[in-house]
Amino acid sequence: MKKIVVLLFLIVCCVNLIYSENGYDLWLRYKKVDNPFLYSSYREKNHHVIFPCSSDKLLAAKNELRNGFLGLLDLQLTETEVIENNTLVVGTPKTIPAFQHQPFIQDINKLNDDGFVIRSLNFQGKQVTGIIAKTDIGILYGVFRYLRLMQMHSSIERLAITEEPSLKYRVLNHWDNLNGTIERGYAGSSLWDWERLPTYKDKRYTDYARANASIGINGSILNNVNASAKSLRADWLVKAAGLADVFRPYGIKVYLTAKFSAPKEIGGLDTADPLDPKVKQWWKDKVKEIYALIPDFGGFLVKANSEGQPGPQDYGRTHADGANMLADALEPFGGIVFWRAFVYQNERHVDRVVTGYNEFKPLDGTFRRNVFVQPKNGPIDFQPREPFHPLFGAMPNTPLAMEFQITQENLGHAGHLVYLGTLYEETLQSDTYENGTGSTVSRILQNYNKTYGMSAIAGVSNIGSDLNWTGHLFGQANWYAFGRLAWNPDLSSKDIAKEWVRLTFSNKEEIIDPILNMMLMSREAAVNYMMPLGINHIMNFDTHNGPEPWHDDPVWTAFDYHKVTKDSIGVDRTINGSNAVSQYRSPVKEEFNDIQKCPSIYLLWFHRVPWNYKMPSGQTLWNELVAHYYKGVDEVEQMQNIWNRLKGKIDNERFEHVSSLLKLQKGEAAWWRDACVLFFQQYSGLPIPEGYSHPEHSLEYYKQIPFPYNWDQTNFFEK
Ligand code: GCW
Repeated sequence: MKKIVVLLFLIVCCVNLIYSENGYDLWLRYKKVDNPFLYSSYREKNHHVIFPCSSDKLLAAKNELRNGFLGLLDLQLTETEVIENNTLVVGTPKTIPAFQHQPFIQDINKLNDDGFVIRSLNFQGKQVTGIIAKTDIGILYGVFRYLRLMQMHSSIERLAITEEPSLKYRVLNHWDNLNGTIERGYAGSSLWDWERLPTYKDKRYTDYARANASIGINGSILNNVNASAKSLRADWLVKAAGLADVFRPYGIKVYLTAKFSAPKEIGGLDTADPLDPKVKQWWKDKVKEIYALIPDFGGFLVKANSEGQPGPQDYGRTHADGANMLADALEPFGGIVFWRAFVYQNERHVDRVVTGYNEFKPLDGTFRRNVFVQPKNGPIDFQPREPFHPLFGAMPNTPLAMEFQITQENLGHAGHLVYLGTLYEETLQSDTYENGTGSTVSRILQNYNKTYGMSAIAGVSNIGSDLNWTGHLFGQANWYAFGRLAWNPDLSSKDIAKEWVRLTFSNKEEIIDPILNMMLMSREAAVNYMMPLGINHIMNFDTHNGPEPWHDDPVWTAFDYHKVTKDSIGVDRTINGSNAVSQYRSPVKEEFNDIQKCPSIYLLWFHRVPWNYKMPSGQTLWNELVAHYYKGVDEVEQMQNIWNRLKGKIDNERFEHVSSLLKLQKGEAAWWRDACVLFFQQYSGLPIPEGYSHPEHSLEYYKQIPFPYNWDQTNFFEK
């Protein structure tokens, strides 16, 4: 009899396997647990539930638990009032007052508001599992964590989990325009259906909120930093309020970008000068109007005096003057300002690497308590690899928010499989030496100085209306990794990738290991076939996809970034050059400054290097550069081989999706390699070393290849 049951179980599991999946369910698939032992032990432990609900957040949590039980365990959530062994007890000291007298209450009180514990405990004489938190949102996070344990086939015996996020504000930045397009978005159009909001609330908004809450994201900045003042008009604010209503039960606050010229554009004033009393009053009134509609509104994100956006400098004022004016308006309501440090002059032949630091460093300590200065991870602009932004480590008296990019603007859009967890980790674990050894970017974000108790991280979203949300299925992993690192910036990118593979594909080692391998090699592969050894910004000037190291016109030139000549390549940013190295603290500064010590991954970022320079490997620079380009393409081929061996082991729909994208990636990687090697060869005059196949076509041929059209270039449309 037992054998027959096991057999039937296995058949059901196989049937499950053949069902195609389109990726919509993300990492919340809740597929039936296909391990008979775990399946029955999970069912036993969850047979009865005590979960009193008195808020929308708790209801959202209970719904999630209900769905999770149904999917994972074929189990109806059954509530009880009488405590028995093997009951799951979920609540706060408020919803389950008996918790107040339990020994674990001390631990709960020590947690921050978003924290929770999951424990196996003896409660009122019974052996139960408790999901306990100080607040309702902590419960929601705890429930997602508990479900994840079962999704990942972990034991739920003897549980002793205590968790709280290390960063307070964990937000997505959507670069969504009001006309439905997304700047640098590659997964369809905006999720926000402005036309039918606020009355019609697409179910997708709830799924978006669930996905974010499941990884701890607690803020959504709805619109593009290249902002439209219209988003602050009364008729648009009610629409934002509609989204806020859907997100609220999931602990997600809505924020908006604030166009600095809004008082002029929609307020009828003749100035937007931040020191003008009329302007200050206009923002105060506007903020009041917003809070009347969205009582838990998060605040503003601002791009000012950068790439043509208006800002306080238009009136001879500083970034601090601008940020503080908005901060003063938001302060009475608990709102905050994210003020971006991505600023540079649109001028040729100026080293833009130094601008952000030069403009912001002198303002350290002059911002209001509710302002974050938000630099990108590196000092240029989301390149495949950059050293960390020198503002991290330079503004001890200002809370800094990190801006990572999740959308793959410069990493092959939604066509290339590039796992960004490794990129994020590389930046977060960089040591700034702000306060001696170990002052990593991560610690600075966590605000070890405790400046105003503020800490934040932002990710430029890769989410759109595509059925699988992110265009490339593996883009989901980057959204997931961002959220997990926002919760704890010291997690390892490898562990996160492993979690994601388990949740997205399978708990079987034969599936986890190969996919993990692909993911972990993918970012380095992209750096190799696009911009190795610290080269950067040689992509197509417009779409930012595809190689264009030859681009050179009056508006934009790639030559400022590679500075290639017959003798050398790279930018001299040492103390004898643009001196960007001096924006870092010792010993980072000396390390970057010294060509012998500079890590080769940043070599051409900081140094001009002769073609015949002997690299630590013993090869010349030219040979090594070529080797990187060829290696990158080989690595994509390896990824293809790994993936092909998974055929039949994962559902066909997702297999074919990834398989055809890998084919596209392979073609584009070879295009990058051949175009770049031939382009640089014109200058080095050196042969492609033996053993490497020669590019099939001439450089002229590669220059004629049209760049894949992409419709995010909406600067021409009304946003
Ligand atoms: O370099 C750029 C991107 C722009 C983007 C800008 C920014 C939103 O190409 O599309 O604008 O960065 O981060 O502000």
